[in-house]
Amino acid sequence: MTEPFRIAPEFLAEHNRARAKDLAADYEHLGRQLARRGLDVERITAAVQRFCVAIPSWGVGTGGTRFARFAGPGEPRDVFEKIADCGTIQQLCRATPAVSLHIPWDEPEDPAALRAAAAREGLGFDAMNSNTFQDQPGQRLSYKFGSLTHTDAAVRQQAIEHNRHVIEVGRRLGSRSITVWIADGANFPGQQNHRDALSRYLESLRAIYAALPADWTMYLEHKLYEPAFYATVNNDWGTSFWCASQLGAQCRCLVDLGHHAPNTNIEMVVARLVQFGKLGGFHFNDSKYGDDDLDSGAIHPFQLFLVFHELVDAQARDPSFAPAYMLDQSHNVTDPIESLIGSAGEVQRAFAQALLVDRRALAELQLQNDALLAHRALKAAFQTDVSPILAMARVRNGGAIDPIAAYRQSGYRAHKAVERPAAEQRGSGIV
Ligand SMILES: [Mn+2]
Repeated sequence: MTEPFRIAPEFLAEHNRARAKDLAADYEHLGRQLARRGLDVERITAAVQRFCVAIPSWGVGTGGTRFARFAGPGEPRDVFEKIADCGTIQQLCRATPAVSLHIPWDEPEDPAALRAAAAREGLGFDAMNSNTFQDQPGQRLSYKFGSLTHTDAAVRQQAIEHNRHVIEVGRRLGSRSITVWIADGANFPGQQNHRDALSRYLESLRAIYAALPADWTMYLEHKLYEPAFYATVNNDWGTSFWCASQLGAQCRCLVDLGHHAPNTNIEMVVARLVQFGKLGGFHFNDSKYGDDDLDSGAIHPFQLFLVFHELVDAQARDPSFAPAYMLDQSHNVTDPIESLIGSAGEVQRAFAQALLVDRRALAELQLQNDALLAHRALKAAFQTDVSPILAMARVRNGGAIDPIAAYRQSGYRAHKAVERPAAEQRGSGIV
């Protein structure tokens, strides 16, 4: 068998050489503009160079809707091919050095071999994800009516054991966290006792929490609705916060941007969780109507910026503040690699823009109740085109000045279409 295609370093170097002069000019111009505002472009670029967002393993496959899935050419057929695609994303954008796995979709026969394959791509493992929202072949008990909150203790125990297994797999891969999201809930008023279901949830979480290694974090991911359409057990940030508080210091809340009611002020949810010491991390995506899992920044870039405004503020107050950032998207009409490269860039963009906020001036304007100028202080940061900073950060980290153009010109997807003839795909979903 011939070696799988990889983008050659020489190809990348040539791509950057052809664009270096224009980038230098744009970067210098932006640097002068920022200097007039009292900002050091080099400090911003250095911070962007250190910024990372994890890639979900399921994101490199084409997603789907509840109506259909239209497979793309050269999709990864197993976890090793997913790692290869994640390695290519990291090679080009240099902001995505970790992969988040989903068990059992990515169940490794040999965790050590998988860990070594990831290391060869320059990748580590971010949060592990358990799956008790679907039944697996040969599974003894069904999750049709719930998992960690099921009325039958035997089903709950099976779901607890699965989560413990995921922790064990993650431990062998070098991961340091697990994200628990459950689909449990009700489709009809009267179907479940809301209080008892939440009590069972907490009891099950305690059993998982007890198996956490000392240096691990458990993230609770709330979601308003879907697949349960009347009530979800962990339905909002308040419920998630209460559960995380009950469990202890190693449990924190994860905010998936799509898991809220339309028009929810998500940046305020973020501010509250930060203030209460329980913000654990993010699943970035974007949406128009529900949990649409569109590409980050595609619909509401200002909201993404406002979220990062809170995060940068939190970091300014506490330098040890370091939530886990991950993309969680479903790519139905694009090449998933291009969407993930683009989305990593949009998240970086929001972070870089938030670094431009003149926080001292903003605080003063807030004290003076100058609503208009306070708002304009945020807008000045949001409306700055930081693209040259993002490109410079990428190239200094060894990536591509224009990663999507480089990816297209490399012919990576066409090579994979030949190397990876279509196969039955086991799992590609979105959580
Ligand atoms: Mn999610």
